[in-house]
Amino acid sequence: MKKAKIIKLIGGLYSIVDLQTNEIFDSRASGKLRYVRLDEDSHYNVQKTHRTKLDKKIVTLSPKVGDIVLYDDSDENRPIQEILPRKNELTRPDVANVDQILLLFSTKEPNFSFNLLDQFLVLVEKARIKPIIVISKKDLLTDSELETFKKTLNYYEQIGYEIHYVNSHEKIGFDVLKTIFKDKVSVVAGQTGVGKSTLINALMPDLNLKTQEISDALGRGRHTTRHTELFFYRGGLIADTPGFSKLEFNILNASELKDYFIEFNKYKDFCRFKDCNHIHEPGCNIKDNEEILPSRIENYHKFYEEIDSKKEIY
Ligand SMILES: Nc1nc2c(ncn2[C@@H]2O[C@H](COP(=O)(O)OP(=O)(O)OP(=O)(O)O)[C@@H](O)[C@H]2O)c(=O)[nH]1
Ligand SMILES: [Mg+2]
Repeated sequence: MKKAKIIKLIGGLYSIVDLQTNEIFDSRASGKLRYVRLDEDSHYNVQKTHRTKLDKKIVTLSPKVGDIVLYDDSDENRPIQEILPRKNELTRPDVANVDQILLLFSTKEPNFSFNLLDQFLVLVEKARIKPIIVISKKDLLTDSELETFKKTLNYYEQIGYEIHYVNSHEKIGFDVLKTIFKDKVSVVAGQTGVGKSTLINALMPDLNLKTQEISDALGRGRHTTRHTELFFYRGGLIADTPGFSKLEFNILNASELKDYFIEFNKYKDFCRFKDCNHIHEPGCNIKDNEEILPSRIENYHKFYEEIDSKKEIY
């Protein structure tokens, strides 16, 4: 058995890179991997939805991009036999073992959305992955529009998030990106059309990833990038991922949501009730707090209600 990292998955066919020789092979998941009996302390035993209990059960396992696996090098098909414990994982995009995630948003086309940014931050905080907010297409705003935009987003920097502004066509803002990506496993994620593949192409022109005008993409109602793939870059790896139009909160409990609005932690000790959910409890120090960006509180309430009523966001 040898160790490898999965760098690509298309239609059940994996590309794996052997960690010792750096050779790249095609591979498939071994049949016996698909059904695994779990103990309570198995590393696969993560809660998939807030309604599942952690207990002994048989689950279907699929290796995903970023997984470190053991494969059988004596078999010419090099089947994946075992998935090693994951440091972290996401389901949208579907990757494991990453150091950081670049949340890419465009200023326009598609329009920036606070709601989507807050959804994304919640899921990434829950997965314990470091987010870096990157705003693309800064060239689509005038200087004064950009200034206003930056001022609004400044709140996220104040609460501790890193934000960078780029124009991938002219490679503006790329010096800092190159440093961010160095020696790290990074995922570029975001709505369809924000320019994920364009940004990665600008860093590595030889890749020639397929990109597409947003109007064409929306017209066809589909995404240009259809699979997740890791590319080698400056001692690290960068994943291009398919875009999405909505995220899912089904892995969250309403009562844990507040933990992932990171700035709430600073204020919560001053709520009258220790287990305050900041919805309509008397003496809440968050729901009307003027130091918190109003859209953060509004989105928190929206997400809370949606999770609580177990409906989907939107
Ligand atoms: N003006 C401007 N256009 C950009 C910039 N970055 C990307 N674009 C354009 O945005 C469109 C969509 O880019 P893609 O790279 O295909 O977007 P994507 O995020 O990979 O989309 P999916 O693969 O569908 O998720 C293309 O027409 C790009 O040329 C930018 O910084 N400025
Ligand atoms: Mg793409």
